[in-house]
Amino acid sequence: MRGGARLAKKYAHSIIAAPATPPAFFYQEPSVPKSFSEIAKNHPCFGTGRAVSGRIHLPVCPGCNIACRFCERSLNTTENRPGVASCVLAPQETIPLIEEALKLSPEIRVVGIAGPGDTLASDNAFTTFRLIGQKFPHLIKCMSTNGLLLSERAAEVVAAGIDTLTVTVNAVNPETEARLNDYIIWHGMKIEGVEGAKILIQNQLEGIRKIAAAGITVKVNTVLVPRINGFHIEEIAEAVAAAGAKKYNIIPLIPTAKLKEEPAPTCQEIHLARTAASQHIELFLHCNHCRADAVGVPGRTEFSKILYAKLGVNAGTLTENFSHG
Ligand code: CLF
Ligand code: SF4
Repeated sequence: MRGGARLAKKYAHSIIAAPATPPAFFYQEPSVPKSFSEIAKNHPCFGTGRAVSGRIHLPVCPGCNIACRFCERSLNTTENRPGVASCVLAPQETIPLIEEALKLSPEIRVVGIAGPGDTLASDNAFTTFRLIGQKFPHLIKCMSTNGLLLSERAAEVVAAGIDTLTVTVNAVNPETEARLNDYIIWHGMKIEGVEGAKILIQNQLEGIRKIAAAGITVKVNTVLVPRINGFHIEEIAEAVAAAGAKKYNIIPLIPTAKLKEEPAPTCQEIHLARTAASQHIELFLHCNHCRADAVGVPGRTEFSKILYAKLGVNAGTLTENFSHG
């Protein structure tokens, strides 16, 4: 069994992060984050038009530390949505994958880590980004997190040389957040409902402030669940813009898991939410609900299956549920 598949099997039912892979290098000077203009030009999720450049997502983060009610993590090759990957890789396994991906899709400008678990719940994302900084310094390093640990790990995000950070903020009001998230696991404690939501929101906003102050471009994603946070989008946009976020992306709910009975937003509801948010922050409008192992130009090309077949991972057999960030 390959390393990735072994990890997948071992942590398939765990909400706690897998142990970190020990860093295989010594101290490295942090790089200066790439400028907003360079990012707007080369990053498929930070520009204004449809994507022309590509990204490769690296599924190196196997566990999550919160419990979103709409989340159904899975390892499979068939679904196209966040929280899904075909396997979990060890940081060292990503280097040959990127080399191969760049041959298949030379438009790739961004290496993103977005799960399938939370990127701050282990050290795997940091280890991977440092390796990428050494091997592929021209690529934009993009990380996505639920933000629970962002405030306390902000200095590590900066030290890992990350250029763009996305934080998923689904509410800035704890009562609303508690309807979207059952609990958090924080410093070994399970904290449910509104109390957990308060801690999550505080850490997200504090973390965004620290990361933006360090010169890293921050985007916020919000999963739009019309009957729960539809009325609240403008407040979220205003709060995250005040904290320093530069872009805002409204992701329509895919009704799954405990929110499978909630209706997905209509075009009208998405339009109203975008109009409200756009009074406070620039919007990203071309999100593709990417998988945690997506490869190519979002909405145009997808090389994930070819790439993983080359790796020899029998991804179709890995169907256990999984945590992701
Ligand atoms: Fe990936 Fe996300 Fe970085 Fe983009 S995706 S980690 S910011 S490189 Fe982009 Fe995909 Fe939407 Fe994410 S289209 S799901 S917003
Ligand atoms: Fe929420 Fe993402 Fe964790 Fe799922 S994996 S519970 S969507 S933060």
